[in-house]
Amino acid sequence: PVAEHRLADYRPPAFLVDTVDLIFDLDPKATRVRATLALRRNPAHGDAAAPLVLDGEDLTLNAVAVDGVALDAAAYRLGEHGLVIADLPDACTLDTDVTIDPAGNTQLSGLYVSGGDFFTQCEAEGFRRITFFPDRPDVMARFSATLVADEARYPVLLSNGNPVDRGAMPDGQAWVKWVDPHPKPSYLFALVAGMLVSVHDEFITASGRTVALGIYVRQGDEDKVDHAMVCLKRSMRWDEEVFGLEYDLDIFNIAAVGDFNAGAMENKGLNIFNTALVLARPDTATDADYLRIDRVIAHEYFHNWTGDRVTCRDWFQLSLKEGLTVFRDQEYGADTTDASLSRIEDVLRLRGFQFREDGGPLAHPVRPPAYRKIDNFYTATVYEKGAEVVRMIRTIIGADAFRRGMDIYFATNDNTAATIEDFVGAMHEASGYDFTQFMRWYDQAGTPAVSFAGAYDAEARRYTLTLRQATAPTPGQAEKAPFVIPVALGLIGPDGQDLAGTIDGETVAGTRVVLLTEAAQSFVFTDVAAAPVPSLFRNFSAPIRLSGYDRAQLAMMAAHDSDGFNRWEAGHEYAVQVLLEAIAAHQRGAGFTLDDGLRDARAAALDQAAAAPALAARLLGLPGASTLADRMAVVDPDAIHAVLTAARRAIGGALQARFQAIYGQTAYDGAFAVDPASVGRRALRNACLAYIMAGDEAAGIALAQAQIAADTTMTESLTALALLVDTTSPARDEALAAFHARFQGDALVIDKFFAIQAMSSAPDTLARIEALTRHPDFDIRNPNRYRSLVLAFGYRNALWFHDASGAGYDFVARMTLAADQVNRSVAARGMEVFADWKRYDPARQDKMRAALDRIIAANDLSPNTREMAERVRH
Ligand code: DPP
Ligand code: ZN
Repeated sequence: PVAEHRLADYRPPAFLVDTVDLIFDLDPKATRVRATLALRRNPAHGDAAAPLVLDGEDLTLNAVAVDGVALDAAAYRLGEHGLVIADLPDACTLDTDVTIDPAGNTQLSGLYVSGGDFFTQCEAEGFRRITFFPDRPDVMARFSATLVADEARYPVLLSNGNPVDRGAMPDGQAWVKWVDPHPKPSYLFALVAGMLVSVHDEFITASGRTVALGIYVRQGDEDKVDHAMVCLKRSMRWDEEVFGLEYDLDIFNIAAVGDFNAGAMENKGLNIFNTALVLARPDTATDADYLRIDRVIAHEYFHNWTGDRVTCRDWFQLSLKEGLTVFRDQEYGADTTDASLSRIEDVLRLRGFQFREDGGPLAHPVRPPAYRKIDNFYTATVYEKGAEVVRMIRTIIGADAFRRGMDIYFATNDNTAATIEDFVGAMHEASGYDFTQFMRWYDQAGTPAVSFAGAYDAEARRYTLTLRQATAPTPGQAEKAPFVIPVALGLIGPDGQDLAGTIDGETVAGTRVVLLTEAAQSFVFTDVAAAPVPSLFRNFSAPIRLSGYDRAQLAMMAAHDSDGFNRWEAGHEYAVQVLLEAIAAHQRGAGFTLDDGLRDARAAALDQAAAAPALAARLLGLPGASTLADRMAVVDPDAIHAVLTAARRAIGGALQARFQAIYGQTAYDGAFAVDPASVGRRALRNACLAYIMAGDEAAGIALAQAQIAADTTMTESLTALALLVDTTSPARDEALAAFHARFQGDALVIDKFFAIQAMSSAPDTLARIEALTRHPDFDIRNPNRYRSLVLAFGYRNALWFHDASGAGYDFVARMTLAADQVNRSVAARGMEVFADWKRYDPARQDKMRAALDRIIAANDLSPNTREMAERVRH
């Protein structure tokens, strides 16, 4: 069994590393790594005789020396987890010489080969797979790296910091030495070597320094990086303007790699990105891809300060950098696109992943108290809920104090490995606010349920709002204490306008913030002219579940709320309620009747199509299957699918002529831009096409085929293809074959080819995904391809994943076991799709439990997948 790490056991390292100098002799099968560490005992550790413990994994040790004297085997202990050397002086130099096998590194952690080139991924614990090192984030050292390689095959040699020297050797080898002047933890080390092409630009910082920007990709991809470069420069400017943070090196490089476990990595001065989050051309990437690339480029760039300059003391503090950096990329998205729409997308993501996580066996606090494999805690809770916690701090203390708090945070913690207390302490210093109770957001798991009741006294012109909070138990936490919940609210009058009201001596007509700190609490507003509808949690001011509105109130708010988020939210909640009722009716055997309000809201959205296409597209949509599942006591995937299909068909039928008209008006005009208006127009056109198809399949198929034939943008082609793939018409296979032929060799588009089939609702989907595992383009070693088939199916095909036969569960279980032999971190992720197994009917529960038991019973299961499977099974 793998030992559990506990936050409570934290102890400073026994030795610190001042400098580390690395020499890599790069060879795919046998790379030699020589490391020289300047070591110093750390008085904070407390035991002046403690041995030096260096982490190491899959390393072949050739030699080790202290202060230039080789150690014989009796002087050290080489174990499964690394190297232990006792009796060291208080300061010394350690030399190690190891050999590693990058080509055999299918885990894609440490140094590995992708497409014949070398890349690294060191977060969280990959550096120990490169050399022996105290591989923990509170050991911050100055790094140099000398890369030696065959010059013809590896003309590009990159690492962190600046290149300071280079040379050629007689045998066709060349070398470059990189020095990073900033101390950093080992997880931020990076190396790239290969036959890459690059695109360059520059950025002049606010103080006038020139930064050389480079994006490195494989030959043939250089025409797909313009967008990433624009995003990078926009991010650099935004961080200067909004947070006063300037880039701190002369070079900023990004390298793209096709085999990557995650999305991207913020290595100091050398970000490494999954190709899926860099490469974009209108004919190969969708608008969603463009927006995602923008946010991730920004996210990784923002880590330069929130992550690199100030890093985490230990991995329990992961949200210190991730929650804060997601908050920063969300703010960037809101500032540079449409603030309300951006917030809606972020909240949908939070609810879709984090609320689901928080409500099941994988629930854990934003700061988990224990873990077996930290790779399993790069979660929606640490990232997305962590961002909401930072947002609540800002809402409570106000934007000015928050910005001062950020300045204090950097001034106090620069070049150190910090804790969440350091961050919250800076916010306290800036505002004077006492965060003692607030800290529960970091240490208690679970999503609070908030309900409300209002009472209006016309004579006294007084409105009393009573709010209640309760949080259900989560694994290991039976009792929950009340959270501090900032409630941004307005009072809406009978005419739909915000009403003034006075509380705590302050009269406000628009949005104000009150703090719910007790289990139940009343807020009394005086001088209120009429009975209001309270518009609560404007702009989603806290990550809670709110209940209590009736349909009349929701319809009123959807039409009038002054808060853009809550206008959408009210219409969304209305649709959820109507559809849940239709699901209950379906389960009783009743037929589907289209609710007038549901239809009228879609008609009203079409009225806004010309003025606000992006918003109209968003308002046309229906709540997704997972949103409805989330609200059912016992999830019934067949009924959900039946009702969503019937609703789309009924709306498509009722408004067919209008959808056709707007579809005709939103045709591609030959220009391509990713501004909100253009993206909105394409989204609107695609939404119309989907409703046309739902209401009149023959008309829809003809338009979808024409849309593909027009070959305008991937946004239009892919939606049309996905709609065809949901049918059994002969047009489906024709279109798939043509799409495959057109994009053969473009790995990211072929990923889409797999994903849309994995997400299909067509009746033969299970047989077709089995066949896709034997497709010549399927490669279980490539994480993007694996995710686009197996995880797209498990996460985004509720209908067939939950097929009553259990075949969907069996498919994911088999694929997980196969993937676990190759890449444990990617395989472990797949367990999340089983997390809500107890929310289904007994027959499905039995089948999901059996699938989990099969995985757990595998003898050679990795510790990563075992931890996840056992937590889910619990
Ligand atoms: N630290 C990375 C990130 O930006 C994780 N791979 O989220
Ligand atoms: Zn991050």
